[in-house]
Amino acid sequence: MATTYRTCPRTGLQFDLDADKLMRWNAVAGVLWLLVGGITALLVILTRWPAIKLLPADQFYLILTAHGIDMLILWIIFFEMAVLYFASSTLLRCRIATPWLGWVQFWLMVVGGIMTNVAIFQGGSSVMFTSYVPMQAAPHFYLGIILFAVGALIGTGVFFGTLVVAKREKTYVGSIPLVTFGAMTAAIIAVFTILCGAAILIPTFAWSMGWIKEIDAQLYRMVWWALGHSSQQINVAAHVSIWYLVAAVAFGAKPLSEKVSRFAFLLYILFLQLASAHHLLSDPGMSAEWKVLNTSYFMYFAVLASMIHGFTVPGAIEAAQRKKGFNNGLFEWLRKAPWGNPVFSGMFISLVGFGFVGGISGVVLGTEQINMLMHNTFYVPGHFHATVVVGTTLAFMSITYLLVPTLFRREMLFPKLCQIQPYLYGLSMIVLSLVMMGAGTLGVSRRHWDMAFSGAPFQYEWPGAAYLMMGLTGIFGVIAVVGGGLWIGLVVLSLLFGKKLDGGATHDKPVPIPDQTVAASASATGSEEHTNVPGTVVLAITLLTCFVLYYFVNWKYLSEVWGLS
Ligand code: HEM
Ligand SMILES: [Cu+2]
Repeated sequence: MATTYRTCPRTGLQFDLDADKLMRWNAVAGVLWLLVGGITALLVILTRWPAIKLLPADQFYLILTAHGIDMLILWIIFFEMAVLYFASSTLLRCRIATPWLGWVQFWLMVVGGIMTNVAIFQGGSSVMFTSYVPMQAAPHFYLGIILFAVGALIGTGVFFGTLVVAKREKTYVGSIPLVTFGAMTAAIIAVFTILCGAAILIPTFAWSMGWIKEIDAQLYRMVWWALGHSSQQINVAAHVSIWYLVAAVAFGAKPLSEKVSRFAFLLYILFLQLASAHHLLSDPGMSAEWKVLNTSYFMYFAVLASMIHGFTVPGAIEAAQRKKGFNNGLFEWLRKAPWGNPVFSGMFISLVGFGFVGGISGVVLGTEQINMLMHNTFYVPGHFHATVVVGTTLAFMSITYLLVPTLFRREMLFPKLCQIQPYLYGLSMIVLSLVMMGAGTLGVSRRHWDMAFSGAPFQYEWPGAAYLMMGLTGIFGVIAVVGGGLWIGLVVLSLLFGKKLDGGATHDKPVPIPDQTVAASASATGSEEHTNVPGTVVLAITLLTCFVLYYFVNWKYLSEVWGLS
């Protein structure tokens, strides 16, 4: 079968037309699920806002289950499929392997996603996205997730197949670009994740069908988190790859040391499971030694990986900017960055928010002893909205501003609103995460419909600050919904009504990548020649200082909770 490649005249990126179509459909499916996730987010936030308390308890749990699944699984993984195809086929200028299997991936994920949502909205499956047993959902809740996961597994297969084709047909020289390498680590972790998912969800499905009598609750939690935690590492590997991609296309930046960056991606794979112990910190089945060893020692290898990327991405940008002459003082390179370009601003807010808010709170939450202060409180969703929303979701949003013109061949409408959107969404989400964490530190629980426990036989007096934090959660949550809705609106309207752009010349073979283009920067390999990056060093020291202070505050707080004298 003949393959047709199109070379985008604006970026030089080459798209195999089969891959082009698969990427577009997967990305659009992701956006539609984000819409459902966003509507449910609004309902969740309006219920947790004590002054409003919109939904009754049963509807709240139904909606919260839908929110978790539609956001963390459906939106993110559909978009990741597009990222995988882009990082393999487009960046390597290679035809996509077995496009028909790509469509099997797509339709399995569509059918699975709809099936699980039907189960949730029918009402008998409000088990939260963790679906801990012995809570039981309807069989099609599990079956939908299983079909979706099989689809995703096939998608990773197509990705690996494409890497093999590219190597065999020599569509690139030397080693694969860093962005493709990062996507490859994400795909390797995905295979592992999905197999662990199968190991737990298939028996659970059988249990909901009545074929198996019982599933052990502790075993379920352990194996489920082999899926649940690993899938977050897929997201991290994917969004970090996008940070590198944006640094390359917006600045022509190369990593400070490509070897170190690749090594950091490998750390995600190597220390994946050890870090996942942080989800079992208050479970009875494991010893304290095991918990402390995993979360107070091994966990740091995975943290180290993110810290390396968090240093080398801005470092690469600083080095590239300094080479262009932005050498004044510590931060001219950053002041003169293209803050009006949503591709860059979104990516940079994603990086800083992920590092400062998600990273620091993650280490604090993940430490056995101080975890006891905020275990299962509102702090937990506060932490992970800084990682999966500010980190992953915002990175995906920012790269879309590049993909709409090049992949969908449409000009973005309302450029001024596009400029504002990453700030509106990213900053409100950062504040939302912080106030959620504040409420959690004061003890407000997560997944609780009514913090006032009205009608309960006992009363609990919250400090006024807890209500204040939850009120702020409501306000900033609504602003964040507006920011997210704005992105969906901008993207959908631009796809429908944006000015059509020239798709570029087509060829039946890949053509050499034109110099000085986005494509050339995105698939370049190698490191930046040695440049000092003092500004980035100052940023890194600031991060460490914030971390140490906050860590100390939490230990101090712990010591006051448990008086020893
Ligand atoms: C404007 C956007 C959003 C708002 C206002 C929002 C708000 C919330 C709130 C308040 C909770 C906690 C509910 C509770 O524990 O009582 C929550 C849970 C959650 N959110 Fe979001 N969220 C948003 C976007 C997202 C996105 C983009 C993702 C994923 C990519 C996400 C993933 C989750 C997950 C996985 C849960 C946990 C559900 C559970 O406990 O089972 N959210 N969200
Ligand atoms: Cu985890």
